[in-house]
Amino acid sequence: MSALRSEFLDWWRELRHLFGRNPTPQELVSEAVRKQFPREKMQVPKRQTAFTYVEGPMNYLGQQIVKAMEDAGYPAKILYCYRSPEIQRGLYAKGRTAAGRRVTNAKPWESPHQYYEAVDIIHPALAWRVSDKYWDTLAACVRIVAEKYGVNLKHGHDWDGDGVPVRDDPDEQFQDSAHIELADWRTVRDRHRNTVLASGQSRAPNREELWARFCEVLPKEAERLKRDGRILR
Ligand SMILES: [Ca+2]
Repeated sequence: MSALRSEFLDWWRELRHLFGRNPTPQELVSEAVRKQFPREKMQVPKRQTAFTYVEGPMNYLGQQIVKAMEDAGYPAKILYCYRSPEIQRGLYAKGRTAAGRRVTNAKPWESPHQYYEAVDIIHPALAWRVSDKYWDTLAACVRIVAEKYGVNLKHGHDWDGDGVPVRDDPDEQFQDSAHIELADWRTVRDRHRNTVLASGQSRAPNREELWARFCEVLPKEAERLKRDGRILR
């Protein structure tokens, strides 16, 4: 007798014992499924926690800015919210130990992107090769969204927010018109450095930390998302 047949007969006897009679075809199927997926019941609560809002507040605000740009007739997309420390290391090397011009002054763990605290918004097809008008419109959209949600945003098109873009502002340098960040991102960086990084773990903020930050920056939106069942914790 083959091992498979022997195994099947053992299972059959087990089922007959369980039901006290020959099982029906439906019972056979459901028992086969249960045998195939013994952990099914354990997987349910785990699957639900996966709905936690994991991107933090800046990705959410970035999406609102993209929508405002589209309303104004300009296509836009988020290029980056999170950027890994490894990618940041590569960018920092440009114009220093690697070829090309310098694109950032931030080393790994020094940019708000490592903490999900910034977005870079660009044109989906033209990327950065757009007119001043495009960036000026983006600046207006950033102001509208910041006001609507009651948050303090900084935009690399006009870092000091005096309405004079970097290109015309003698007090400013390093135009970075795609870049938008939460003004108080350094408090998040310092918190992360003093806890996670100081403990020797080289990891980005996790979903619980990002959700806590979301509630801190966008408390009303957090309540609404919870009410609408979009956050299951
Ligand atoms: Ca300015």
